Amino acid sequence: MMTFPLDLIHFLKKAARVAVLTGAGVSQESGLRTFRDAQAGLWAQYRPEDLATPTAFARDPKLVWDWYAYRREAAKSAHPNAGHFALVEMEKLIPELTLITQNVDGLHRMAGSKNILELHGNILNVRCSECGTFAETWEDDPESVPRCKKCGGLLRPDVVWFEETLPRDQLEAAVHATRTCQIFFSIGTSGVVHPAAALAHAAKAEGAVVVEVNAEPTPLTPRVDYAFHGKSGEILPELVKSVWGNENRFFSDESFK
Ligand code: BV8
Ligand code: ZN
Repeated sequence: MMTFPLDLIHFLKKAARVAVLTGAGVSQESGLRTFRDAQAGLWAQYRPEDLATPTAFARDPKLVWDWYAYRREAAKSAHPNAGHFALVEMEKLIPELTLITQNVDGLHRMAGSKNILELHGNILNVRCSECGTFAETWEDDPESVPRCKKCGGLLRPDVVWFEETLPRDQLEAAVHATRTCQIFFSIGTSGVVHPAAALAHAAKAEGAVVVEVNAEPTPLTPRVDYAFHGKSGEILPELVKSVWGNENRFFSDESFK
């Protein structure tokens, strides 16, 4: 059983407004690779930053489409882990919790979180790169990228690539939650991708208590009030237990298989 500083437990028990930023580390225990992890198999030769860009898609749409098809299948067969479920519990226990995620895998929603801001989109959704129409179904073809039924444009994943701007409504809501929260959590993120990486600093500047939960130290670590280094799927359920007790309150991922 982990122990947590009593003042943090006290803050959380009393907190009315909490903002949480999550990154790929939260999905690591669900078997999904983070961006720092080396890629596997066919994709080992590519860096994500070199594939997740409009330039890469323009240069080789089939390579980029296939990378996302591979990651979409991985996301669809993944299950939320105890870290995702602990965040669902926290949303029930805290009057106003805003979950800001950089992840595109849809696992927070699958776990049951409701108040989610997907800063970088969602890999499960596919839209036309020309007219923006969303595609529910498409014909997979080993030789080509599926095309929009409406205008014939190339389909693409509904994610934010590097050098693309984030959805304004999601970013504005994330900045608002960050500026008004009493406690800001940065969980499972290396904190290098902007503008998401700036949110923790903005929370700090507004006087929020900043808590980091991450497998290893990050550039944010020296700036936070509390840093817990380890697996979010282990630390978050322990934190929920320590603050709100009643350990059978949240689900382990077994109960959801
Ligand atoms: C933009 C969707 C305006 C696609 C993604 C300001 C300063 C510097 C650079 C910039 C800046 N403004 C803009 C930039 C450029 C760029 C950027 O930030 N580049 C970086 C590389 C320096 N940003 C952009 O382009 C953004 N757009 O700002 O628009 C603009 C327009 C034109 C020109 C300039 C600016 C768009 C960024 C969004 C990119 N899309 N995802 C896809 O998924 O394919 S980002 C993608 O990478 C993820 O979504 C995620 O955000 C990021 C990876 O970060 P993490 O989630 O943190 O994952 P990572 O692997 O890094 O870390 C995981 C952590 O978990 C590790 O620390 C690990 O230790 C830990 N961990 C592992 N296991 C566990 C664990 N922790 C706990 N438990 C575990 N079990
Ligand atoms: Zn179209």
